[in-house]
This record gives sequence, C-alpha cells and structure tokens, in this order.
Amino acid sequence: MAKRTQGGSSAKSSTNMSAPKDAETRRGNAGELQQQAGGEHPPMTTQQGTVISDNQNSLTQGAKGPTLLEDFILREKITHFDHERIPERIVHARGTAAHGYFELTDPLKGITTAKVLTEKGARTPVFCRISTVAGGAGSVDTPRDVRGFAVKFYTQEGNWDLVGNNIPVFFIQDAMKFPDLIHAVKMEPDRGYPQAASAHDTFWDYISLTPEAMHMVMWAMSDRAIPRSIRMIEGFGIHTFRLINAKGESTFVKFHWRPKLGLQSTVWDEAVKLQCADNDFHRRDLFEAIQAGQYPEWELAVQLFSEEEAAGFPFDHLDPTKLIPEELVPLRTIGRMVLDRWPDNFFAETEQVAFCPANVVPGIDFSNDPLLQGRLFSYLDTQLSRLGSPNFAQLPINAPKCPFHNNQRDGHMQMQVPKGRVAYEPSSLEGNSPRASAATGFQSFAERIDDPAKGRIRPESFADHYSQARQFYRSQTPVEQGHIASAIVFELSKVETAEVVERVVSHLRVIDEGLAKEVGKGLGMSKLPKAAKPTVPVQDMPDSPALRIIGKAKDTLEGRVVGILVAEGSNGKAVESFRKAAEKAGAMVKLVAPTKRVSFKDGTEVTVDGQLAGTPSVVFDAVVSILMPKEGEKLADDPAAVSWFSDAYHHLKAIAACPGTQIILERAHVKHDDGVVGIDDPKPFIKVAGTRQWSRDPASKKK
Ligand code: HDE
Repeated sequence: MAKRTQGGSSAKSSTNMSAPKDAETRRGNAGELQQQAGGEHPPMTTQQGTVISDNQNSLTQGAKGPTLLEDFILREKITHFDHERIPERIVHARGTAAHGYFELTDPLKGITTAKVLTEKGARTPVFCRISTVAGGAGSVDTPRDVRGFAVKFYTQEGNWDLVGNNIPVFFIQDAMKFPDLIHAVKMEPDRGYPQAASAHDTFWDYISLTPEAMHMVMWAMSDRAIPRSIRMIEGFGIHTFRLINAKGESTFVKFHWRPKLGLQSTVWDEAVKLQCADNDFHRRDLFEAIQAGQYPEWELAVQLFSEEEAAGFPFDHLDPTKLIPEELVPLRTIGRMVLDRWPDNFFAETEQVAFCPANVVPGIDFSNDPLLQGRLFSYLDTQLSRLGSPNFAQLPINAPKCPFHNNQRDGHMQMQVPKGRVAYEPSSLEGNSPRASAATGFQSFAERIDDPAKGRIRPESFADHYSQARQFYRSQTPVEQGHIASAIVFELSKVETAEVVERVVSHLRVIDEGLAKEVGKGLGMSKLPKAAKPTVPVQDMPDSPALRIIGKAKDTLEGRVVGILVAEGSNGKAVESFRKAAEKAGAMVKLVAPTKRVSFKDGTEVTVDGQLAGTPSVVFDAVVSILMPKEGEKLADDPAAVSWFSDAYHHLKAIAACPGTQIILERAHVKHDDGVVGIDDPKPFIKVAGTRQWSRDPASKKK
C-alpha cells in the first residue's frame, strides 16, 4: 500500500513516522527548495481567506486514488485559472503602459475652465498606454504599424482621456467605415494570416478603393510606422477638439505630444530583424529605461484656432484625414508628461485600463468630426464586452482619483457598498444624496447648427484626398522618400491580385509621379497604370519640414543604447573609457560577448549583458568592438559576429572598432566612412553615434 501523508507545507504535521521524507518526495521537494529561497512569506489563502495547507497536491481518496470533488481548494484555483483570459481589444490589443504625471507649464487661462490646463505647476497623475493596432495581444512589438498613444489624466475634476495615435491623421473620415478598415487590415478570415501586417491583399484592396486613406497611407509607409522606441514617438489627438472658457466661448484645439528624446525610427531591415531578435523590444526598452531612472518625457503642445480661422484653411478642420501644418498654426507648448513608474501588474493595469475619448472634463468638448463622434459611442461599448460589467470604472486603474457619486447601482462585480435608501433623483428622503450641479458641471458648447438637412451626407469640403498626401511626401528628405517608396514596394510585392496593385499605383500617380515611377520600377511594372481621377483639383501646398523625422530633432545619444562587443582578453580599460563616455552622453551601455562570462586582459572577470548569438546589433543604436586579434580571427568565422557588423553598418549605425576587429569588418563588407572610427579615443565615436549615417543610404545619393 502506498504510504499516506498529509502533504502539507509542514512535514512535521504528518502522522506517519516516515512521512517527512515521503511528503517532500510527493511535493517534488518544493517545500525544501522554497525554504532555501528564504524571505518572509504571508500564508497563502483561498479567495475566501482560508489558509491553504498544501498548494502542491490535490485531495485524493488514498495516495493513488481518485481526486475528490470536495477539494474546494483545487476547484477554486483551477476555475480562476480557466477564466484568466478576457477578450483582448479588437484593435490595439498589444500594448505597454506606464504611470507618470502631467505638469502644466503654460496655463490656458481664459481659453478653458479645465483645471488640468489652467493651474500652473499642478501635477496631474497619468497612465499612458502605447500600442500597435493590427496584431493580437501576443504579436510582436515592431511590425510596420500605427502606434496608439492613449493617456488617462486623473484630474481633480474627473478623468480626461486623450486617446490618440503617433500619426496625426486617420485612414477614414467617418466612423461608419471603421469595421471595414479593420477587417481589411486584420488577418484574412479564411487563412488566418498575416498577423500584425498590412502587406496583404485585403488591406490594399480596401485602401485602393478608399482614396481618403491616401494621406494616412503615406504616413503608415514612412518610418514613423517603425519607431526605434516608444520613448521616441510623437503623439496626436488627431481630431479637432474644443476648449470652452467661463463665458461659454469655444476655441478649437489639436493636441500634440513631442518626445524629449527626439523622434527616431528604425530602418525596415532592422525592424524585420528585431521581430526575431526580441518580440518584446519596445516594452523591454520602456521597462529598462524606467528602471534605470531615465524617465521618458513628452511635451504637450496645442494648436489653437478660431472658427473664423478654420474657415480660411484650405481644408476642413473637421476632416480627420487632414492635419493643420505647424507652419499655418504654430504649436504652443503647455506642459510635459513624465512616465516614472512601471505598473505593478500588467493585467490589472495595462490590460484592464479602459480608455474612452468621451471621458472629458468641464472646459474640454468635442467637435463634429464624424470619426470622433462615432468613437464617443464605441469605447464604452467595447469595454462592456471586454471587461464584462458596467462596473469597470471601479477598477483601480480606471477609477477617478477625485470623489465620485451617482445613483448608478448593481451589475456584475459591484465593488462598492452604497448606503441608504435613495438611489434616484429627484428625492427628498436623504440630505446627502448626489445632485447635478449647473454651476460646476460639464456643459456642452452651445453650438448652432444651421444645416436643416438630415441625411448620410459627406461634406464637400472633405473631398480633397490627395493634396496633403502630396505635401507629406514632398516635405520628406530624399532618404525618407526612398524609404516610403521601398515600403510600398515591399507591401505591394506581397499582394497577389494584380488589379489591386495597379489601383494603388494609379493613386500614387496623383500624389507624386516620381513616387509612382519608383514604386513601378520596384515592382517591375513595364508601364504605369492610368492615374486615378481626383474629384477636386489637387493643391500644391508648401513643404512642411515639421513632417520629417530626419533633422527635426537634434542629434543625441540620450536615451539610446550602445553595445560593446568583447571577448576573452579584451582591453578592460578601453571598454571602461567607452562606457563612461557613452553614459556621459546619456546612453545606456551593454556588453556582448561570445560567452556569458569573459576575462579581460588584466584578469578581471565580467558577466556580460548578452551572449553574441542572442544579442544581435539590431538591439543597439551604435556599436563598439574591442577584441584581441586572436579573438577577432576566431569570430570572423562566426556568422553571428559577421552579421553583427554587417547589420550595424547597413542599418546606418556608428561603429567603433579596434584593429583586432578589422578582419570581421572585411567579411561583413563594412566600408570605411565617417561613421566607422577607431577605439583610441571615444570622442570621435560619441560625435557620430548620436544619429544614423544617412549618407550610407542609397536614397541619399538621389536628388
Ligand atoms: Fe480606436 N478603438 N476606434 N481609434 N483606439 C479602440 O477601444 C474605434 C480611432 C485608439 O490603449 C477600442 O478599449 C472606432 C482613431 C487607441 O486601450 C475600440 C474608431 C484613433 C486605442 C475602438 C476608432 C484611435 C483604441 C478597442 C472609428 C486615434 C487603444 C479597445 C470611429 C485618434 C486604447 C478599446 C488603449 C482602441 C474603436 C478610431 C485610437 C474598439 C469605432 C481615429 C489608442 O473601442
């Protein structure tokens, strides 16, 4: 007969003399190993608070007998586990987030009554979630995609959610079209792929039949859609909103977030390789920066304009496929957001956070942008299905940090215990029941709407679909234009239906003939298809340098990561001098070696941050190599070492290399240019490492 033990966490509780040893065996020695781990551990309990004696063994009839239904501890644990997943967001499923604060530096007094925008120096807690759009929650961080940029401000007057993207315009003009757009970009329903990619027939079929998407397509094909880091993206509220002052007067506003570290993107080959190197590249980058005290920061800027000014714009400010060039309405910086705290729990906070563009506070109001109007409905609806109860606002991450009272009651997962008899209004039975407040409450702007016609009517002023697409493309540097053309070639080369490809190129001809030719060439088209016919003439708008990435921000190593390749016998002093110089310039430094531990020339043993094969150069912004010639020779036969340099070079990164590395550089076809320097002194490296070496890009040679 098998020996019987209680299998509890304390072996002493056994009634059998031989039990202590046997109990440990049965528990897989978990108790012993746990004791070695040490620490003060609170007793584990059920959800009801009953202390659990054994968390390793089910309750059975005899040591080898059947498990008993009576085992409420097992059933509770498994039942909870079975229900651990909630429906993921239908869009923006993959995201990462952090806590922080917003500090107002330039109050908008007289323009809005919202305290968050008028009390100078006040710090408002925020939670910011940044996401990709198309892929599921388990997809990768670095596909070509728009990034969601959602900020929840826990203001003293209620929660204000600014739920935007890293691109200032959107694909469509009307909410009615959103499900079609998303169905087209998501994996195709019959084959279930591709995941997190727009390079497939259904997306481009839809786009080719939706000229209003052309402007956003230019942005989505630009390097904005393959950011280097979440910390280096811009954010935009996209829609025009209203700010309302104490007299009830309205000013239109567009919101912009601008990263302190400057805008930076990857190049496409790097983004592709990052998908293999580190699926979690962006969330790890954000986590590590916050842990290191390098808190990401953005400026909040606004574009303010009146109804009369809007009437003079050469486009409609209510059309979300249009932006207002900074040259037309300058940006006014009003505050900054700092993200300084990683969430304690991914699910409870990042997953359960429920954003909603309808969450505004008194002094902020909506415009009639038809896309925004549809969003005002959608988000509450989606949270009901995703979070399963109208009480989702009571979850700690969603609850306002100011007092809140109303007569809404009951429902699944009611976590409050309201007191008293009164849950209605008007009421007279209790002196403390909540009442509406005309003086301080939210007031909608008293807009006059003179158009008497009800109908499904797209305004004529929304008809120009190409002018801003052209302006965006023509405002780019030649390198950025080259990247847009190759991105479109890449995407269309994956499209099987020839007519779809032709339709897309026919739109490109309207945007810019040079772009269409470049794409046609890349696709091997012998003749370009006929140009599409715009419904209204395309306007040539002035170039807007603010639309570029290259040259927009100053060169810097701040917030970047430098990788140093070392091996047995490397010169530790040289490593230290590069580390110090890079850190002084604001970068993080990581060591990489063929083995996890190496000894330097002076005998110092070091544990490096990454093993060579698992830490390709794509995860760094610039690289240094300090090797003994013998080690260089060995590594010249290692494909991981050769591609370390070949990739760094072709991804336009600065390289500092010692003479021992030259043999690998030769195999990697690294040509000597201003971005490839020696290691005698870190200064020349620091000078070039704060940017990419654009002159290496073939497109830089074009006029
Ligand atoms: Fe969203 N969008 N969206 N969207 N959106 C959602 O809400 C929707 C749109 C954006 O980190 C969903 O909570 C409709 C524009 C972000 O949790 C859903 C329309 C912009 C996030 C939804 C739009 C956005 C979402 C899915 C057309 C940029 C992630 C889960 C009318 C201004 C927020 C959820 C987070 C999420 C609907 C268009 C940004 C289904 C119907 C335009 C950043 O409600």
